[in-house]
This record gives sequence, C-alpha cells and structure tokens, in this order.
Amino acid sequence: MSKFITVAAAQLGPIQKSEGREIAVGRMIPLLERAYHRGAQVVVFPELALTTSFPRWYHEDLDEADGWFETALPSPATASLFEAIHRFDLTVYLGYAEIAYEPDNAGVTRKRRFNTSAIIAPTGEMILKYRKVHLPGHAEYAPARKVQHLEKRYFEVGNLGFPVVRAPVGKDVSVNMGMMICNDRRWPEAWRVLGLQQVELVMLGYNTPSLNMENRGFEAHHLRVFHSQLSIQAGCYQNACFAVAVAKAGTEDGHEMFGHSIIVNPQGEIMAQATSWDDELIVADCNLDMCKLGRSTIFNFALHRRVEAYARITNQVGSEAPPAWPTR
Ligand code: ING
Repeated sequence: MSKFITVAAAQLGPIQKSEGREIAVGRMIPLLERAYHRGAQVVVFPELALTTSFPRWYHEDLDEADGWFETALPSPATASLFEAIHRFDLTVYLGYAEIAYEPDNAGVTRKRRFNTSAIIAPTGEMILKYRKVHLPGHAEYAPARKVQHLEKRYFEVGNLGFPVVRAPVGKDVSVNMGMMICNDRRWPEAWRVLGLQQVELVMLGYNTPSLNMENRGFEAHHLRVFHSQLSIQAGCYQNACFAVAVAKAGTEDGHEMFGHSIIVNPQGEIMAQATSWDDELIVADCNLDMCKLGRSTIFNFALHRRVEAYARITNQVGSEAPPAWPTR
C-alpha cells in the first residue's frame, strides 16, 4: 500500500524590522488554515519565521539583539500559532532564533544563541529540534559589504548534528523526517548525513538575499535561484528523499530576498514552486515509496559507498593545493 502524505510550503513575504511577532503569527495562521483545507498534514515555514531577517543589522552589545530571539516556545506571542497547529491537526516546521541556558563544551551553563528549527506535533509537543550548523557571513561589522550578514555574530554553530526521527503524520503514516536551515542546503555533507539515516522528508527554511552581497566577484542575478534549487534537487536525488524548501521572501527594510519555495521529489524533480515573493502556500502529494527506488539501487549506500576513500571529507576542513606535476 503506497504511503502518501500531503506536504505544504508556507512561504512568507517580508517581515519589517518594526513588525512584531504578532504580525508574523497573524499571517502564518491563515496559511495553516489554507494548508488544512488543501489536505496537508505537514507544513514548513521559513528560517527565522517570526521576525525580520535580523542578522543584516549590527548590534555592538549582543544582549541588545535578545528581542529577536525566543526563550520559550510556545510563548504569549506564539500561543495562537500553537493553538492553530493543534486546531488544524498539523505537523509544522518552524524556524526561529533560540536563546537557551545550557552547558557549553566546557560544562559551563551560560546563555547560548542558535539559529534553530523545530518540528512541532499537532499536540504542540516538539518532535525534533535542529540548530543551524553552516553559518554564513561574518562575526564583526564588515564596512566593505553592501549589507551585513552577521550570523557568525549572533549564533553559535549548531550542536545537535543533523538528526532524523521517524514520527507519525496524519492518521496511518509515519515519516523519517529531518531538517536543515538555509545555508546548510549548499553543503552535500548535510544531505548525506541525513541520507545515512534514511531520511524521507527534509524540511528547510531559508532567508536568501536576491543579490550577491559579497561584492567580491560577478554572480549573475538569475544564478541565485538556480544555485538554491540546484542544491536542493541534487540533495534529494543523491539521498533519495523529498524536500520542502521555504523562503522568507520580498523586501525587508529595503533588502530583497528571493522566494521560489519548492517541493522536490527523490528523483530531483520540482513538484511545486511558489511564483510570488509574498505569503504563498504550495502543496504536493508525496508518495514516500518513491524513496525506495534510489535507496535500493543507485544510492544503495551499503552496496556502493566506499568510506575508505572519503577520509578527507571529515579529516580535512579547508581545501589544500595539490602537488605539481611533474614531480621532481
Ligand atoms: N542565507 C544565504 C544562503 O545560504 C548565502 C547566505 C547566500 C550564502 C548566497 C551563499 C550564497 O542562502 C542564509 N541565511 O544562510
């Protein structure tokens, strides 16, 4: 019997710096209701879905940025969102900035900041939490940049790995679900760690500027979307999984981010794509049995992977220049 689930990408348009969580939540609940009426069991929101994409703003004192973070979920500002998740019987991926007081590697309990996503069950319980591993940008103010991208300032590297869990979705189907956040999608290692746990559904949110902010080389504008979709389609194909990739889009305080949220199948095909850069819901019916083909043939990891040849992937961080030929 085929295992079908219906998934929805709940793309969000811009959230301005001056707009509080109640504005975002007020726009997210109608998307949940529409997903319910469209028969979805799973809904994916963007990265940092409750606030503006604040790593573009510099705060000298980190504590001044605390207002962008959640110290608890649910909270008074997000209670109505959790009520809607329960009312519409949905499993929801939510991206948010997290403050947690917990021991660090030295065993010292302190205030820690992460770029986090959580999968929330219809009961409001947290099924799984993930903290962004690949933090792009920089930690100090960079005057040469057109726009700051201070994720390395505001967040620690995620310390939860790339977990996958099997959880029930809807009435009689369970799904192997895992998460990423934004820049993670550009790193094949992230996809492979999830694939090695037989992930069937990768949920990821992103906030991606529509123009290259690095100002250090030409990148044709249309390639921004191409690179995003290429990464997601390749990840799905090479790990025989579905992905729901969801943008925060549009112009926030003059800074434009692209939309183009997509739902991709294990063949790497785009099943659905958003066509606006605003609040938009796209939905697709996913036959989880499609994961079996890749996992049992071309990407049968047990049969075909040769880990003895891959040592550089985990032993080496940066790239190294090769030896020159002819060797003397
Ligand atoms: N944003 C961007 C992303 O990875 C970026 C940063 C854009 C990096 C383009 C490299 C190229 O989509 C986040 N939030 O990671």
